[in-house]
Amino acid sequence: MNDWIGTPVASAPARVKHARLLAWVRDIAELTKPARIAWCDGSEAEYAALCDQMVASGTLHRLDAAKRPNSFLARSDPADVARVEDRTFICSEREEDAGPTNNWIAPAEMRTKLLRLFDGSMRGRTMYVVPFSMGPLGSPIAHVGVEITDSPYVVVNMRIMTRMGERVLDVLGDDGTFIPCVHSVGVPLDAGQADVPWPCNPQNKYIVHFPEAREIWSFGSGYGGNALLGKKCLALRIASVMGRDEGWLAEHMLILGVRSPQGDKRYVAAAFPSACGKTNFAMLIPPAGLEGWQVTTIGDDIAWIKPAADGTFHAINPEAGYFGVAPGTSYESNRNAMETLRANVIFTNVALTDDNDVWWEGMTKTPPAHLTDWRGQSWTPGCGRPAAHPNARFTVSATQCPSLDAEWDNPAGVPLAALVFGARRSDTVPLVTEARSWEEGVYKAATMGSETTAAASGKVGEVRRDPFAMLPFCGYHMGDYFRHWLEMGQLVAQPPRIFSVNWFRKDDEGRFVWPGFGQNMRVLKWIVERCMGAARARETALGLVPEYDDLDWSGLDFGASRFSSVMRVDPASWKRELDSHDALFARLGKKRPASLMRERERLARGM
Ligand code: TSX
Ligand code: MN
Repeated sequence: MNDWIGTPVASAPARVKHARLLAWVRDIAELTKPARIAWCDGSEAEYAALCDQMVASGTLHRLDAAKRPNSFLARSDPADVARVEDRTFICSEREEDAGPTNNWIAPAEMRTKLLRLFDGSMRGRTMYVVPFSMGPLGSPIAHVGVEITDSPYVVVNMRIMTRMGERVLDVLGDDGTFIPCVHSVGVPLDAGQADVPWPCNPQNKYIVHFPEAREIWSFGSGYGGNALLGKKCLALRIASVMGRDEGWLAEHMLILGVRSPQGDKRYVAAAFPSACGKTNFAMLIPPAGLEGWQVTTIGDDIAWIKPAADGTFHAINPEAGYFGVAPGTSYESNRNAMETLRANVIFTNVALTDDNDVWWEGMTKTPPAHLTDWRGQSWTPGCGRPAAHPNARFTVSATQCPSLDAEWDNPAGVPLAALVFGARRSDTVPLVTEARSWEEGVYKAATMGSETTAAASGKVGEVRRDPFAMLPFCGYHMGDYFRHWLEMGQLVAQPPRIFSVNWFRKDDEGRFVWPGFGQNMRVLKWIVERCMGAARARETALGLVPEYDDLDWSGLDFGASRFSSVMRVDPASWKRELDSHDALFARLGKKRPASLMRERERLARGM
C-alpha cells in the first residue's frame, strides 16, 4: 500500500500503466479531495495493518485470540444496518429500460446530484483504490471492477469477498476493461474534527447504477450490499444488464455439487428469496441413511452462467467469500458454516460475550447469562431486545469452508444439470415439482413468492412476489428479463432441468411438516437422479412429481400420509394462486412475454 506522494498518478504503483484507470483515479481524487490515496495490493500485511488501524480507531474490536483467532467485531451505526432499496437507483437512459420494479432518475440529473454529493466527500480521509476480480482470475466468465472507497472496513471486507489487489492489476494490463465503482461514506473530516467508529451519512444515501456506462456510485452507507460494490451492485445489477446484452445470466443463486456413492457428480444452482436458508442449503450435510452422498459448495449467493462449447451452461461463483446472516446459524442448522467461522472472520452487529467471543440468536439453545449487544449495551436474557441485530453478518473466505468444492476456482466454471427455485410457502406449493419444459420452469420462477416473516416488514404471512429471487437485484425491466430467460433456454443443446421446491409447508396446527435442513438431501437426491435418468416421476397438472417410493427414506421415519400432505395440490388454492399471478404480470404491461401467458393458461386448464 503506497501513500499519496504528490499526485494520484504518482501514488500508483510504478507498474500501473493503465491510462484510463490512472485518469479515472485522478478525476475521482480531484472531485472527492481526500487527504491521501492508497492503492491496495491485497497482501496479508496490508489487511493486518488496516485491521490494526481500525482497532485503534474503535471501528473494530479484536476477539479472543484463542477462541476466535484473527477475528474482529464491527458495530455499525444503528441507522446503517441493511441495504436501502428505496435509495437504490437504476439510471438507464430510458425509464422503460429500468422498468416498474426499479427506482429511476434520468442519468444527467443523477450525475449532477452525485457530483454535488461527492464534491469534497473524502476530505481528511484516505481514498483507497481497490482492484478486484469477480470470478477466478483471468476466467473468460469473470469481470474486473475497481472500487474507490474512503472506508477501510470496505477494503478488508472486499479482500475477503473478492479476489483483490495487485494480481488483478496484472489481469487488467494497460488497457483491460474494468467496472468503475465509487463509494464514499459521505462524512468528510474537516481539520481537527474527530472521526466516529462507523461514519455514514444520515441525510443522504444513494446506491446508483448506470447500466449503459456500466458504472456504480454509492454514497452515505458503509453497510454490506450498499458498500461492498462487487456483490449486489456489480455481480447482480450491472452484470444482469451485461448478461442481457451479451447472452448470459447473472443470478441470485447458490451453486452446489452432489456426488453419488458411485462417484457420479452433478452441479445444481438454486435461487431462494431471503429467509429461506440459502447458505444452509449450499452447505448441506446429508442425513443419517444417506451417508454415501456428498454435497460440496461452489457458492452461497450469486451465480454467473454462460453457454459453453459442450452444449451446457457453465456457472461460476463470482465471489470469494460469504457475507452471511449470522442469526439462526448453529451447529444444528449449518455445521459447515460454524466450522468456516472458527477463525479469520469479520463479524458485524453480532453480540459480544464476556469472554470476548461472539454470540447471536439461534447459535445455542440457551443464551449466555450476560452479553454486550450489537449496540454496545449490556444485555441479559429476557431484557426484551435482541442481542445481535437480525441482519448481523459474518464475512469469511470461502476457502475455509469444509464443504468447498474442488472446482470452485475453476476458470471454466461447472456444468449445470439442474436449476432449483424455492420459496417460503406454508400452503399451496408442493415440496418438489419438476417442470415439463423450459417455459414452464421459467413461468414458475417468474411467479415465485415468499410469505413475509416477522423479520421482514409488512404483514406476516402475506405472499410477496420475488421473481427468480431477483426483484431487488435485476438491473433492467423485469419483463425484458423474463424474455431473456426464455431466449437463453434456446441457446444451449442441453439446458438444465428446472425444479421448484418448498421446505416450509405447515399443517393445520401451524407446524412445519417437512423436517428440512439435512433432510432436504432426499429431495436433492431425487433431483440429481432425474438428471441422471435414474429416478421416476409422475405427471400432474402442475408438472412432474415423485411418488412416495421415488424418494429415499432410509434413516427417516416420514410416512406416506405426511409425504402426501407436503405434496398435496388443492385445485381451489391453485386457481387462487394463478389468479394472484395476474397482479405481477399487470405491472409489466406490454413487456410481459406471450409465452408466459400461454403457460399460465396451460396450468389453469390442467386443474
Ligand atoms: O435453512 C433452512 N432450511 C434449508 C436448509 C438446508 N431453514 C431455516 C430457516 C431459513 C433461514 C429451515 N427452516 C428449513 C430448511 O430446510 N426448514 C425450516 C422449517 C423448520 C424449522 C424447524 C424445524 C423443522 C423445520 N425443527 C424441527 O422439526 C425440530
Ligand atoms: Mn443474497
